[in-house]
Amino acid sequence: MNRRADFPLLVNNPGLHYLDSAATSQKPKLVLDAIRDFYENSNANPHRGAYALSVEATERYCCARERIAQFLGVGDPSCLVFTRGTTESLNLVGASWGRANVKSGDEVVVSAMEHHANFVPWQQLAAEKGAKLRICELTTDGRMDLDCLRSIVGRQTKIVAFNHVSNALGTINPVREIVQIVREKSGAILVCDGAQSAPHFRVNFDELDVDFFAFSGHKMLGPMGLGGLIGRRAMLEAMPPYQTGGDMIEFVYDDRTTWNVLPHKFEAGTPNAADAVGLAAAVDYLDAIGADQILSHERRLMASAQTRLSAIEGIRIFGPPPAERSGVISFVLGDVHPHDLATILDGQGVCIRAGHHCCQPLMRRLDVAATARASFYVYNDESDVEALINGVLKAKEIFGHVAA
Ligand code: 7TS
Repeated sequence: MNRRADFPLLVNNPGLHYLDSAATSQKPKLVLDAIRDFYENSNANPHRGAYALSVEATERYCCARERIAQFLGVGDPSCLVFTRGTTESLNLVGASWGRANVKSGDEVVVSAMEHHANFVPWQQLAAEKGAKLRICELTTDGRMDLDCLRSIVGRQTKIVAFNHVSNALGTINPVREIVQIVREKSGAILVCDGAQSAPHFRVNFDELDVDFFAFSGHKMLGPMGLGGLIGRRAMLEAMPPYQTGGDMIEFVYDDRTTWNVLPHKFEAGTPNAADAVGLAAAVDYLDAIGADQILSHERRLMASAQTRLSAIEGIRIFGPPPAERSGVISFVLGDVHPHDLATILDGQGVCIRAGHHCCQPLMRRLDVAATARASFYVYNDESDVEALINGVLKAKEIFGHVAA
């Protein structure tokens, strides 16, 4: 798979080894073209105009929703609400369902490997309502400890929020088992953070059997600023709006307002139609490659990086074995600070992430302040692994002996 030629930024920067797709992906030309085409040929405010151009903009926005819903296995496209991304989607569930349903004495469960976007909203909701935040601890190799989950979920649990794939470790969580445990022991809703799964393998919302699923378009070859929340129709219909304003209303009386139907009830204001069109083009591109191909390609590169990094003295790799991870590898090199490592790699044209990856609760449990993280996607190949290894060897040379 050599897709580099499809990505203008990579073509324009021939020496660049982009290994930070877990943060955001690069964009293929066809996505940029689709966005430009919308603005050049169809731009008008959707839902508002009686004239043909506005109808066309509305249709393109609607078709984009249908296409993205189909890609994510959502039978009913009205249950896909566009948001700014995963962060906004999770905040929406917290502010709307959470505020309406969680009360004093209830419990909210999250895992210890959550991104702050799927941790802080629940922590704050619990604090506001006098509820308790319970944390599902991890096994030593960075999986959710399902025995711990069993022991903390009960009738008092109102929400269980967990990621499909960890951004810091690459762990792929066993959604089916998690759902089964939670449903057996409680009436809690299940909120799945799919920011790191939707881009990398086949996600079918209807089969996942969770209540809400959040994702970000910019991590799956789409533009920044558009993602979504998928929810069960009955729940979305019963929830109060998240924001109020234009488009989300049915009737506005002097003293009260009634709400528009789904998905509009949760899409106040002018929608981000051009970026929805861009994301629809991105999922066309991903589908043309094939979900299985994408995951196996990333895993091959990540496993190769794992083998070669493991051979370097002083390297410590976090998370489960490669066969149980997505294309993410998190590591430290002795006592070299990951930021120093990333700076040296940058000098070699290698972009990796260094830091806590917005997972401070996880870093505390790993007993490190930060890790270095390389993440792979469709445009990477073995030359990127080679550059990563050479960069790490160079860092080792610069820092001399590294204490393990
Ligand atoms: N959840 C997970 C699992 C994520 O990886 C991220 C972003 C988010 C939520 C938030 O997504 P956003 O699009 O709303 O910002 N993760 C990362 C990362 O790993 N490095 O930079 C952003």
